[in-house]
Amino acid sequence: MTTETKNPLFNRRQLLGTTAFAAAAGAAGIGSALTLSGATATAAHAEGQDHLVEPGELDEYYVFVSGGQSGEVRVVGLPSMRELMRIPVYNRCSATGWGLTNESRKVLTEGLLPQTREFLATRGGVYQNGDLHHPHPSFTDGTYDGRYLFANDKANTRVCRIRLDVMKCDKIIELPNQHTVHGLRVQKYPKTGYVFCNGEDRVPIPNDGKVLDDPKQYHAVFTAVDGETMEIAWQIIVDGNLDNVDADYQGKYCFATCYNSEEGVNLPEMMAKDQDWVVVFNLKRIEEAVARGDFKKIGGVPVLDGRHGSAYTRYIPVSNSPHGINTAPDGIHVVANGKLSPTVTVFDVRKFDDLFDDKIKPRETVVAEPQLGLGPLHTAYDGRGNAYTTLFIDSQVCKWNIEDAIRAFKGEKVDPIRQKIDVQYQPGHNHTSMGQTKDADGKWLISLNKFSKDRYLNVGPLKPENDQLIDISGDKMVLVHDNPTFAEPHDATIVHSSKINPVNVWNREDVFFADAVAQAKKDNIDLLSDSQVIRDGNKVRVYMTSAAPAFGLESFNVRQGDEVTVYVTNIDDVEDLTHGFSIVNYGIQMEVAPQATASVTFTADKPGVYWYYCSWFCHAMHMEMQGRMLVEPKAA
Ligand code: CUK
Ligand code: CUA
Repeated sequence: MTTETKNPLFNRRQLLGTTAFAAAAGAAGIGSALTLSGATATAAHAEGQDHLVEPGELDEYYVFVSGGQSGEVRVVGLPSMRELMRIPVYNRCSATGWGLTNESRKVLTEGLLPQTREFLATRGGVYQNGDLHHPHPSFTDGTYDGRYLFANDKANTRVCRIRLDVMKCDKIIELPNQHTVHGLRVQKYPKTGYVFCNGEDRVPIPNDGKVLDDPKQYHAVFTAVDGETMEIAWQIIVDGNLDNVDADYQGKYCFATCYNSEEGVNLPEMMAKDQDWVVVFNLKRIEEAVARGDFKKIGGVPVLDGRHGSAYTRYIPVSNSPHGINTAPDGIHVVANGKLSPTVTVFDVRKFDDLFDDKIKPRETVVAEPQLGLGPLHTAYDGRGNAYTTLFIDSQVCKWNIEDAIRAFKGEKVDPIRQKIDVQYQPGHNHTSMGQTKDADGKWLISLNKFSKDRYLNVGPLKPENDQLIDISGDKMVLVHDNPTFAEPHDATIVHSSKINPVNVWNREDVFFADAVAQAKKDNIDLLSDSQVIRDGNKVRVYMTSAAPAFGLESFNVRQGDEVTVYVTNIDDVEDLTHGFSIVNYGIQMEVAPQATASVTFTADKPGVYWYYCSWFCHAMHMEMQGRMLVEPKAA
């Protein structure tokens, strides 16, 4: 902080101070906008759609909620807001054995770059953490197709894919040349297609220590991953730090908000200018360049130059440090959220053709810029022409009308703001039912609030987040439910249940455990009937079935120092009859769902008697579902 000449940090503190904001709000006339107070909201409760899902009834929607720095994805039912499942991804999971089993470790390691694999060799081979912000399902023709869900890892620069048929992560890749992935969205048309990944931090490329404190040589990279193969399609270097991203409904463009156009390395430097920008990527031009070889191969992938003056990008100035960017279901409008500015900027994607042909100036793609309130972060849509923007600092959601905002921008006297509702407190993302697709149905909105403060029983200094359910089906937004969540939902997608069709029982042909099946075949083992120990030098493969309430082996013997792999196959063909396999005092645990094979490899370095037991309650005799691993000491 020694480089400061003036002190923009101080100015920003002032800006973030309540007094300054109250004054700004007053000046903007925001204070007079329609606001439901807490008391009114409670009184209005009865007006809302019925969000109670009676015992035995099913929810209408799946919500895929990011677990933030917990590294997982959560599946929630809406409107009940009941948590249905957790899908471990970048975290380790004691219940499922994610991070322990061979099947999960393959997913966690096979997409790592060679240098990372080397780095992790003395650290257990896998990263222990991740920061998952943006879970987005795959599209076909502008709406969800139920195949996959993709999500970023801001902490360790990875992208994952979750199979929605089994709700398991099947691929994780690390992005080369990039330092963090923040914003992530997918191609909506004709299908996914590309997974767009924003590189946030700027670093030297390659980042090998030759360049250190010379920010002029740092770069941010935008990556397009092929969602089918989970390989890098291309990367493109940009100016500024990339924040959030979204795509159009035509398959021609995607666009990212950028902060730090100053390319500074500390807060005062990053805040110095009044304007940053939205960068628009021309997918066709980029694809043509990749096809004709107009790129550099860096880190094994094609890297294009998309900095100012490039044919592949256009930079549209917006106010300083925009955050979320959201395409409306009308397929035309895109909203960039001002964050430090009380405005959002509305673009018309139809103007991007002319922008790239240099027929119009960047700002001529802007069709509205309504002032909504303080700290606009993210915008959702109801499919009826209205937008819902979270106001982080005001702790409100602002409902406004897109067409009215466009008319006001043209100079007509019209107020686009329809209503503001208080949320508790400090909302980040918000989401509407099917609102990120062309099938937005305008029934529900959830506001993912960063602070819950006094809304729940006190659980100590660390408080839950607060996800609130708001009925948007009528003219007025009505708050109907509070739902506490653990660290930390950033983003979510609300998918109609008709779009997702998970299986009840694994298919024996599934590739998820194909390695185990292949090894069993080599060992002449039928996983569905054989329980047997195969010794192969100091490698021991223990095959056993599990059928309630017994494992196929009552005991097995190994020698101290053996590398042991246990393969457990759940031969029960019954819905919801999951077994587990845990070895006491050996740190081993895995989930074995119906018709699955799960495997785990460890060194039997402690001699003695170790009971293994079934860890998922499966039967009246579940406690008795156990056996012994007998580890013969080396000397014997
Ligand atoms: S970000 Cu967290 S509130 Cu990572 Cu989408 Cu905006
Ligand atoms: Cu098998 Cu519990």
